[in-house]
Amino acid sequence: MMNPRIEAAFNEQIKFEMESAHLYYQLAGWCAPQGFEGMSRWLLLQKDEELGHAHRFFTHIAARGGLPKIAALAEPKAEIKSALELFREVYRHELLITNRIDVLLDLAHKENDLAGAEFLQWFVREQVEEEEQASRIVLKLERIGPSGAGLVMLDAELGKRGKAA
Ligand code: OFO
Repeated sequence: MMNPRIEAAFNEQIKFEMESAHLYYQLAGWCAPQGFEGMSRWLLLQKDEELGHAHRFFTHIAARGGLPKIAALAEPKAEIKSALELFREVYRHELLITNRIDVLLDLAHKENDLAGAEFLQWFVREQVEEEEQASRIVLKLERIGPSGAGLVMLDAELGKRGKAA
């Protein structure tokens, strides 16, 4: 039997994770016509990861006898002016998600939901990685500035994501 407050909060997190996927899908759509195929690939893989995160919550809720719920999603931001603005948006979004995970963990402890707290540990670690990845890309883009050659090189680097070395 799942604690109803935890069930509701975890269901809300399914929506947050799917909104992450929605946002990254949209941002990938901005990259491709700009010639940033590598960034587009990076974002599409991130979109798939986010759907995986949503599914983790889905299976956890269902395994505990709860009802996973799929909510309507907010329309993601599509008006972007630069790759730097785009990855700042990604980083800002990941900070929001980290905050959400912290709130969920706090709730699990308050509700004495040990299974829920244990389940969330994976996300605590994952968010360290998510923030690191996004912040490093922002840092590189800030260093590169508007240089065309630097952007082409970074785009190529990001396009290697998910490919064997
Ligand atoms: Fe689900 O980690 Fe990004 O948002």
